[in-house]
Formats: sequence, structure tokens, C-alpha cells
Amino acid sequence: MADDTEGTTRVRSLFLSDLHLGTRGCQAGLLLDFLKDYDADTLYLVGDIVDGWQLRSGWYWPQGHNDVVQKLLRKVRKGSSLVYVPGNHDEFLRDYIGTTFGGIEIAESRIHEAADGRRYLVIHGDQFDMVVRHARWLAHLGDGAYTVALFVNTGLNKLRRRLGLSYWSLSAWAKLKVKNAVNFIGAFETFLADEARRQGADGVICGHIHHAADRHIDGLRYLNTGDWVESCTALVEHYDGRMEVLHYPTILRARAAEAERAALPAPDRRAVA
Ligand SMILES: [Mn+2]
Repeated sequence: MADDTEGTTRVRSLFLSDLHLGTRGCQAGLLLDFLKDYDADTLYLVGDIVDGWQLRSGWYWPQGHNDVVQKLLRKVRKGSSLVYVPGNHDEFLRDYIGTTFGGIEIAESRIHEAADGRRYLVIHGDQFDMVVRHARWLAHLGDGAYTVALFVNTGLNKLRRRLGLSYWSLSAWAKLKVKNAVNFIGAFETFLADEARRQGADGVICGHIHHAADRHIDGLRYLNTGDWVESCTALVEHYDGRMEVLHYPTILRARAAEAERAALPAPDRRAVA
């Protein structure tokens, strides 16, 4: 259960992805408030934390983005473990996979064991872009094609990076093809669940498509942390192993409504409740 001290809620694990620091879209102010509200034994940064692709085409780094980084580093100094699983926008960090610096561990993916013994594959998810895009013909080619597509996806984007081209992103592409976006999201979710199952996990925790979710796919728990560009969502693991997707704007609204209610004279409270 949550242990509340000085207005900060402590959880066993906190999963954040798709902050996109270094872009105008990042909701750094809200994110900083959230990081003041929540502390965790283990922090997972599930990719696209710093937007390296965007920074290459023009430096944008306001103080608020620095504050977020400082806040995260401060948590590490105060004893939180931090695992950084890079995504496609911060894939420059993939060159450092397997290393630890300043108490931060960089990992390609990770199996997280929850307090209740359940095991979750923690991965950003961009590794599946090509698989999702070409799902129809890959299905005809069998298991081998699936592995090849994963390999091609990584190689192709590494090449694009070297050539100074922008990242080819499934989520951006799906948005252009709005009619099919729902299908793509569904396919992405299914592929990630399949991969988690293949690795013997009970669930998957990912990001990438900026679409927070908590659902079951063929008995496997699919959890997506969402993003801090549009939705401002995070995933927490409570001390009993219970996983919960938090939508921070909803938490803030509920808190404001409660404060408003508490400020009313007692007889009026019932009328508002
Ligand atoms: Mn991504």
C-alpha cells in the first residue's frame, strides 16, 4: 500500500516513458509536479525520455527540462534505483546498453519481478514497428520472418540516424493513416504481448505509442505507460504488486475538488458531495 509522507506517495516502482524532453511538446511543468508527488524504490524510464532526434535539428532545452532531469537524479542520490530502457528517440543511449553510470543502469529491456511474483517484460516497443507495419505478409513467412523484421527495424533506423534522416515512427505513421490507427495500435499491443509470452513473462510494460493502457490480451497483462506530451500518464506498482495506470490531470482535478469541498462550511458539504 502507498506510504504517504509529507504529501509524497511512495510506491514500489514507477514507470515513465515518452517524456520527449528537448521538444516543445513535453509537459515538463506537470511532470515536475508529478515527480514531487511520487517517489519509488525503483524508477524505470521506458524510452523516449530525451528526444535526441529533435535536438539534432535545433536545440531546445529550457530550465523546466533541466529541472526534471535534476529531480530524477536527486531521487537516485536519495536511494532510488533507476533503470533506463532507451527508445527510438533516445537510441543514442543504446550504444551504452549494459553499462551503469551515476547509479543509472542502461538496459535494452528488463524483466521486472513485482511484489506479487508476477514477471513483466519492460521494453520501449519501437522494436516492433516494422513487424506491425508488415504484419500481413510476415504472417505468411512464419517465425523466422518475425525475427528478421525486428533485426531490420533496428538496423534501418541506425542507418537512417547515420544518414541524418528522421526516425521512421509507427505511431506518427499510424496517425497519418487515421482510419487504420486503431488497427495498428491493436497489432502493436498484440505483438508486445506475444513477445512477453515468448520470454515467459506474465505481462508487458511498454511505451512508444503514447497510448496508456491496462488490459489483458490472451491472458497476458498489457500495460502501456502513455506519455508526457499529451496524456500525462504513468504506471505505478504498489507495495502489494498491484499495477495502476495514473492519469495525472485526473488526480489533480480530484485533489482540487476535494480542497474546494473541504473549504466549504460543514452544512454545505453534503449538497456538493
Ligand atoms: Mn518511441
